[in-house]
Amino acid sequence: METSALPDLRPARRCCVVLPTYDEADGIAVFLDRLLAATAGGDVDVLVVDDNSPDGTADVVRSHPAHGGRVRLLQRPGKEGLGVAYRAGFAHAVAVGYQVVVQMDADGSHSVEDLLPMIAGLDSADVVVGSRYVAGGATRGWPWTRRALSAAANLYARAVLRLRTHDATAGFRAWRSSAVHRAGLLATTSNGYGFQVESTWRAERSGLRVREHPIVFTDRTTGASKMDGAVAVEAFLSVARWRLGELTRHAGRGTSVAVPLSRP
Ligand SMILES: Nc1nc2c(ncn2[C@@H]2O[C@H](COP(=O)(O)OP(=O)(O)OP(=O)(O)O)[C@@H](O)[C@H]2O)c(=O)[nH]1
Ligand SMILES: [Mg+2]
Repeated sequence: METSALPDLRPARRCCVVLPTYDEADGIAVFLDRLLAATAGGDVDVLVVDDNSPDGTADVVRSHPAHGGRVRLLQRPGKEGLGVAYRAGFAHAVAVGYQVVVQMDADGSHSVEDLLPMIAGLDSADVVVGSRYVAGGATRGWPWTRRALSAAANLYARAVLRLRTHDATAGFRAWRSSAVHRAGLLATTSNGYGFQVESTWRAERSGLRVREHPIVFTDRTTGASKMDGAVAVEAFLSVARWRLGELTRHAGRGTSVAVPLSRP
C-alpha cells in the first residue's frame, strides 16, 4: 500500500518553550496540556518563568503531571516585567544546552499548533517570527482600539528602526540558541514589552536570517492583560533612544551602524 508523503515536522533539535507567567493560574494547566499534546513525539520541553504570581500560578504548574519531566518551573522572586522574565528563561534554556528556544505567551493567544511548523522553519532561518502582519496572519477578538494600538506600535517601531520584519512586536518566536547569542538577547536592556522590539532590532542588525510564519493571534479567554501605559511608554521611548544611539554612532564613526553583541 502506498502512503502519502506528509511532511515530518518532528524537530531534530532539543527545544525549550519559554512561557512567562504572571497571574495565569486559571488557564495554565489546560494550556500546558494542549502544548504538550501538540508537540508529543518531538523533543520539546517547557520552562515556565513565573514572577511569584499572587494567584498561585506556580503551585498549579508544580501540580501538573508533567512537572519535573517535560515541564520545569523557574520561580522568580517578584514581578519585574516581561523582558526580565524572558532573559532569565532564555539564559537558563541555553545554559542547559537546548538548541532551540521558543518564546510564547501562556494565555492561549498563541496557537500551540504553530509550534512545530515554526521550529521546522529554523531549518532555513535563524529566527522564525509568528507574524500577525503577513499574508495569512490575523488578530481575532481584539476591539478595534487594541488592534489600532498594535498596528500603530508596529508601524512606529518599523519606521523609526528601519526594520524589515512586519510584526516587530511579536511575542511568539523560535530562535536557534546560536542566534540568541549572536543577537545578544541576554544583554538586552528592556524590562517590559520593549523586549520584543529590541530583540527584532538586534536580530536584524546582527545579520540573522529572520523568517515570518503567519499566525492567528486570539485574545485571551482567561486571566487579565498585563499591558499598561507605563510599559507602552517605556517601549516608545526606547525605540527613539536606540535609533538615536545608532545615528550618533554612525555619525561619529562614519561607518555602518552596529549594536553591541554578546558572545557565548
Ligand atoms: N513572568 C512574567 N510574565 C509576564 C509579565 N508580564 C506579562 N507576563 C506574561 O507574558 C505573557 C504576555 O502577557 P499579556 O498580559 O498576555 O500581554 P499581551 O499578550 O502582550 O497582551 P494581551 O493581549 O493584553 O493579553 C503572558 O503569559 C503573561 O502572563 C511579567 O512581568 N513577568
Ligand atoms: Mg496576552
